[in-house]
Amino acid sequence: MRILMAICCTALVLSGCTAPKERVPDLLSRAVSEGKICYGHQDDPAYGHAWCVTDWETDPLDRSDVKDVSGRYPAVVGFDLGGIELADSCNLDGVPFGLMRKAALAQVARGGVVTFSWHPRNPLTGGDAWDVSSDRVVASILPGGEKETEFALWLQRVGDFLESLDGAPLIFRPWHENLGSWFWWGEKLCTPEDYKDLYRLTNDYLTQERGIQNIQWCYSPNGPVSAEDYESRYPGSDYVDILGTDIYEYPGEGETLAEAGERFAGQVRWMLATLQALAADHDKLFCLSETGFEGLPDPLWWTDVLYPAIHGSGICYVLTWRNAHDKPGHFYAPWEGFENAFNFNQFAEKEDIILL
Ligand code: BMA
Repeated sequence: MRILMAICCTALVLSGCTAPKERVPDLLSRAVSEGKICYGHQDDPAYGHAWCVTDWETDPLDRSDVKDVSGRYPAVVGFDLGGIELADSCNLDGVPFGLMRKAALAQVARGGVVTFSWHPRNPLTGGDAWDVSSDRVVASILPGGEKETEFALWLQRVGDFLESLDGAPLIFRPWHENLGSWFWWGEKLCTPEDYKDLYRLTNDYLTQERGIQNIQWCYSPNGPVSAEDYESRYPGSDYVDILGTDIYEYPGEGETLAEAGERFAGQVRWMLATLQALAADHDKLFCLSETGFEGLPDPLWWTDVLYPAIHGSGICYVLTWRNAHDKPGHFYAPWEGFENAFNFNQFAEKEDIILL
């Protein structure tokens, strides 16, 4: 048996396949089979609208804006690795990587799911992820590029962190929102081939060279986009396990909240239907990897906008972005005392929405 397993694992590595399906976090597989959707929140245990963990080593990390409001934890917690590439001790939003590790393990221990995005610095200019002043950055870190060696070290540091999670099943979602041009790996900043090479190189390094097999790889361009656009930079089915998309609601010029909500819900429904067809073709899970309406100005957003947009869609999870503790209007989930909390609870109590 052990020999058979060793042969299978070797075959997997040699064939370039990513993690086998058994590695899908239990909760996600269960959600999909029952037609349910896990609710997720970015940075949930690290800070909230008006609080921030200060001493993560002694703090039990049991506070959560979502739990303060609903009595339950989000089923999915998202974290961002931006800064790990420079060996910083905290990420770009001030979250210590030690806290992230401890909170991620606690989330998995309670049966939940963790997902990691990555907003790395710009390796060519020294700027941040949003520095789009050069369209040579991706080319510069690919094999033969002048920043190849430096980027290899960046990936090594990502690998060191992910490896320190003791084999816990996790989702990694690098190089996201790549069909916009606001990150240095965006559409106008690199060719489709260079983008795919970057995604594949990242995956090959972590799964094959480092042997990290507990990662579900999520590809998550910004949406809505056509199936053709979505696939134009798709790295390939051997490199991706979950098809994602990031779509936010923004109030349009002269639009009422109801109109903006309807437009956004329509975009989400349309994009998720597109993903459902692609996911069926590629035999993948799919999700709404990031969403939200900054500051939640719509009092009925959860039940009248988000829920009708995702109900019955087939996604395994939906994740709303962070509740910044240091930027008062920058929040995407309710917090204790916020008027929209009641509506969030109505959403959280739906039969097909999972919290923990
Ligand atoms: C953005 C904002 C920024 C943050 C970045 C990475 O959407 O929330 O404030 O630095 O995500 O988390």
